[in-house]
Amino acid sequence: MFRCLQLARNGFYGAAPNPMVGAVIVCDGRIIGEGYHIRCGGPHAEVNAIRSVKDAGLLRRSTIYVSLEPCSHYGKTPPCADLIVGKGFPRVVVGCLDPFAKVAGRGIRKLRDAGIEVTVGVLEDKCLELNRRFMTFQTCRRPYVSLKWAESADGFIDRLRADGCGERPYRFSSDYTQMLTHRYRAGHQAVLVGTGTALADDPALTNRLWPGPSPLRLVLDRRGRLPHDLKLFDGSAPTRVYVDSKTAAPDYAGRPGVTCVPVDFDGGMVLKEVMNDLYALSVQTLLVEGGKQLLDSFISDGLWDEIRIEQTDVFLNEGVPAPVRPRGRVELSESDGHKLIRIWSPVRHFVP
Ligand code: AOF
Ligand code: ZN
Repeated sequence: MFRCLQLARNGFYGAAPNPMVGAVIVCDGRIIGEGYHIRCGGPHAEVNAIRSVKDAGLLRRSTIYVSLEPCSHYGKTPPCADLIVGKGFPRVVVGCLDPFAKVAGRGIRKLRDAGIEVTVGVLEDKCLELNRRFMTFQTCRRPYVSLKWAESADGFIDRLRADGCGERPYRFSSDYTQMLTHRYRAGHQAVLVGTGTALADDPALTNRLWPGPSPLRLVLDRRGRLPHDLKLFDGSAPTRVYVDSKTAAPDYAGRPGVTCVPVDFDGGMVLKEVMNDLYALSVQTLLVEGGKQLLDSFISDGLWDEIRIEQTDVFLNEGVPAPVRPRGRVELSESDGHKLIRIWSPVRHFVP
């Protein structure tokens, strides 16, 4: 199963939004075949592993290990469970169940109904963790949420004081860390900012410094007061604006690439509505880039799966305080000598 996980990680760049999956075939204690899900739309891990075996006659006395429950549905490819049954494997070892509604235990049932001995839950935590974006989307029915901010050594995210004085926005990033931010954007399907940030920073929210597409741009604009000449409305990437249902059509409505989505800002359920909208759009990953109020709301609603904090060595002495970090653990740190980037994760438990 460790080998399955190693293989699965090779799908990092191609498999999304499908999960990363690896499969290994063992006969008489020796690995005779290996495969992984290379790209979305392509063959699943089991298919590639089976194809890699030179002597197909050995499959009838082999065990196939796979990091995710074999699928049972006709999607872009036929069901892997049927293939495994058809090839006559006597034993299957599975890392974790697939929470995808069309599978969700049916793959295991197909195998067992065919008389195959099936073991489930080997290195289960590692298998779930590897696909935590996919697992979160399928089990919580919302995107995997990453929060991001940069803060000074004394814990401020901007210079602006409560009285509105001070020069802003303060640019914490170096060229290097900005490139990493774009890499981070490229790794998410959508990126969201609040009205204040859109107005004050006029961010483009595109990925210009890393290979790969730009995320779908999202902005909250309750009263439809954002000016139409912001970069968000320049058509360089699609933009989705959440506007209060009682607000008249804003200036930017109808600009190329701009979609206005009416939501109810009054009942305190805005983020829930945004999450439902993104789930319906199959957006599996969301990056929230600010400002403080929006980040605080995500944290207080418990709507976060990782936080990326860029901690710099400058002191601002005063300004907008960084959001209070929730309980969690540091999972990854990288530094360019002046800036430390930390990924913060909650102590998680999936119940697929
Ligand atoms: C497997 N092995 O390697 C993967 C699985 O659209 P399709 O046909 O590619 O199906 C996608 C779904 O299949 C995906 O949502 C997930 O439930 C499962 N992925 N299953 O047996 C694999 N990648
Ligand atoms: Zn499959």
